[in-house]
Amino acid sequence: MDKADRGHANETVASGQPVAGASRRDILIAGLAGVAVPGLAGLAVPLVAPLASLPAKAAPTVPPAMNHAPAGAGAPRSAGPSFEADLGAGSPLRIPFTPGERLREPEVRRSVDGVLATTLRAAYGYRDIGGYRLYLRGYEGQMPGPTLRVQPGDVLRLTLINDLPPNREQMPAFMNQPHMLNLTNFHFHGGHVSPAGVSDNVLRTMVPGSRYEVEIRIPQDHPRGTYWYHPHHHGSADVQLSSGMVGVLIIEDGPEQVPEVVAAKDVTMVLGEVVFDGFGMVEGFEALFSETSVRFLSLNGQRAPTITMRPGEVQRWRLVHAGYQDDLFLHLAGHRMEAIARDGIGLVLMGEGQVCTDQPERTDAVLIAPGQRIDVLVKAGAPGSYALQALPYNQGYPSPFGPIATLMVEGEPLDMALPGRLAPPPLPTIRDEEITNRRELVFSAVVPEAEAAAHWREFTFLIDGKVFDINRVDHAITLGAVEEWTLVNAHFHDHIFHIHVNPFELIKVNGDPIPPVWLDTVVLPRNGSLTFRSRFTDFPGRYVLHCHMMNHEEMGMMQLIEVS
Ligand SMILES: [Cu+2]
Repeated sequence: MDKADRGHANETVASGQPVAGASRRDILIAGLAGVAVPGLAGLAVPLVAPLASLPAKAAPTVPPAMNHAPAGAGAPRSAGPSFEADLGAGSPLRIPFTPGERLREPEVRRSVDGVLATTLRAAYGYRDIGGYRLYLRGYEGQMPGPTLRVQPGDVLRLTLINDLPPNREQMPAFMNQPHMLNLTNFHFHGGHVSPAGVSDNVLRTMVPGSRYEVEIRIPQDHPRGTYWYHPHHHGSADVQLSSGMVGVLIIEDGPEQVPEVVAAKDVTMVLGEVVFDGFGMVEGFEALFSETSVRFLSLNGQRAPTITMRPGEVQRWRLVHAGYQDDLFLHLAGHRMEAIARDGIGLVLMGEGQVCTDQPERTDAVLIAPGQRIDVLVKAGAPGSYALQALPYNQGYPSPFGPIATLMVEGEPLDMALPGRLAPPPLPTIRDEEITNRRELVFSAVVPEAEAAAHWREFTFLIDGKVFDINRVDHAITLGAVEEWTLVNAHFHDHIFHIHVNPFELIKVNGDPIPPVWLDTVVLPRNGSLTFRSRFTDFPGRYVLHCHMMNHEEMGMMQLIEVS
């Protein structure tokens, strides 16, 4: 099934009709035989698939030994001791699903008296989403994990408990492939904080069966906005992130915020790409690569939920793309989504800073890449039902598209306004005379001849012609340096540049000057370039830059920086 077909499958799913080359019975039988179903990854999912509705004639083909449901609290609850209910023992576990449930926001944990002390327990758990019961790694049994809300100047004091099972495999000879999937650590994405010691140190290793302290001091002058957290251990980060080990970290607004934004309801919205193998799990690149594996999109761990607003109401949606690999070109029918901040940093003008390599003329859609955050204001129109969806988009290959949520506008009208101006930008622009050094980085890939059919081991993702080596410092930078970097993409796919600790001020796209915009994650156009400036102030230590398409990062598209 190619990308286009997959997108159409999503649309067909929305009407409740199974699309597919294999019948539900085929899937059922294959699942019961205890094998991964070839091609299952491409199958569309009927939105409502109650087990009780399975065709009774499938029953005689079941081996007697399979005539029981798996034990354990997470096993599917059957209506009674009926044989038909037991048929749910096939994997992935199919459960009833009706779209349109109310959007849930992640649990919020707030700092008290300058400290947010909390626990994040990493463990496997069953997650029900979009007609499947999956078995995935997660934080605190939630997907996404709890939202952490802090103030500038606060201390984030986490106890990270790694309750994942022991790693049973040997270390591979080649490190730039998924390995040791239950090692973890903690990364505060976008945090201008120390990368050293027990702070935002992605070079730490947290082994299963142990607990670790993480203490991150957030500077008093940190930009207030939308950030997020996820694991970053090389070898396991991709599998863990794509399983849903993600959460939002909000540095709350200050007195400079404009009244129209203060008045708007603040809604956290975590975009995800739900992927899994024939067992309802994510255990390697067989589930994550190639990009054709994306099955459906999610919002706050829900498939096709409903967002409610009153006519005329203004809401602030904190969009976080916590998916592992693909861009999303968001469109809300009948409404505009006006960007007021990108990557946690307030914009000067609403809507500015969008870098689109495809359909740049479209102003009614918001491009968000994995790792990016965009705060948008939405003013609800007339009562009715409006689709929030990802539109078809070309990032060098087709991005996933399909339904994400439904906006229901209903109830008594509210008279709320969009702001005429935004809060003053938190970071001063970098002037020419500040620059102390310049660098050029080249992103490239080695791809096999028959790319679409190739095995993931046939691809190599490189920066400056090399894959990541944790023992090699690629950029030695003097503390206090102010540098201008040009990133060149020699590949015919877009990549997504992210650097830890210090945000950057993007000033050129493909050599053309743009109104400067501060970001920490940006689309690097295929066969193109970006130029940005950054201040390497405050924090010495070792940390990384990488492609935030997590498959690429895991395969070596990452470099080590040392600031001293
Ligand atoms: Cu990449």
